[in-house]
Amino acid sequence: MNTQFSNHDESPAGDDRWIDAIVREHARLGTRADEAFLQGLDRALDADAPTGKNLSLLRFRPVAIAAGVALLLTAVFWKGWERDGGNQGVAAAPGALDAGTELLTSFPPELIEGTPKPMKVPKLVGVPKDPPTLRVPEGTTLLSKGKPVTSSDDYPIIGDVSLITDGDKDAGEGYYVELLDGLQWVQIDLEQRADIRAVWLWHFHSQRRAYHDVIVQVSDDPSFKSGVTTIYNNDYDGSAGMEKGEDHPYVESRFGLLVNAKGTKGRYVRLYSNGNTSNDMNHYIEVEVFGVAGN
Ligand SMILES: [Ca+2]
Repeated sequence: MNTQFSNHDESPAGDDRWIDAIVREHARLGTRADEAFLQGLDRALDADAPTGKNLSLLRFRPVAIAAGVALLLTAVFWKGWERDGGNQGVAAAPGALDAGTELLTSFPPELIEGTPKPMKVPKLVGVPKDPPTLRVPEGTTLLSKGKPVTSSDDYPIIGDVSLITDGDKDAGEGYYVELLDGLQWVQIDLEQRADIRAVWLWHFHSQRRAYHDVIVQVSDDPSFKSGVTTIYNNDYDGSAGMEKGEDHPYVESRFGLLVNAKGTKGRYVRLYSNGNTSNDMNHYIEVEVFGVAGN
């Protein structure tokens, strides 16, 4: 639009300093300014260069710069106003997506015994350096402590299914229940419907091993024939006869497995497994179900 005055090479250094000042101000405010506006201002100031043809325009330069700064600041405040919630007048709290509270539990001491055995499982997730974390809504509590447990194996080989909700997570003898080989399940009855936020489980952690076909489901139907929601499934090849899962097999540790239940509603929690990398048996030390009861 300013082709008749275009004379970039002869722009006085003073113009560049003004442009630089505006750009620096723009950068300091950390806002995406209207680039087209700045370019337009640049061209206008180039055109304003004292080449003789447009010397008289020089007198308008301070006005143009002042107007440019005013427009820039308006844009900055407008963007800030939008970011802070617009006409709601409510500033978005930093980290609003992390609202709630961190889920807490206790961890048993490390007790690794025996000879390590090879773990031939694809995409195996190793032992984490730190415990897993999950943020849950305020008011989330442990719902499963002391609650009744049933199982696909009526007569466990070692221990009793009541060990699964007794609160003890130690690794040693006397703390775990051993179920038959093959695909087996245990099921916790929360005794009322709940908004379930997390299931934290410990199969067996005195030896590095991975359990096969770990599947966790929630339902209001104690027979798990209807209204079933799967919240975790690491049966990567579908060998358990249910759908293939997207979760990855993991190495057992004292940190257990933390499953995000994302507010799934139900009264019963059922957990499947199908042997492990050391033997064909199924073991549980503890399962904790966290949520808000009565929803
Ligand atoms: Ca236990």
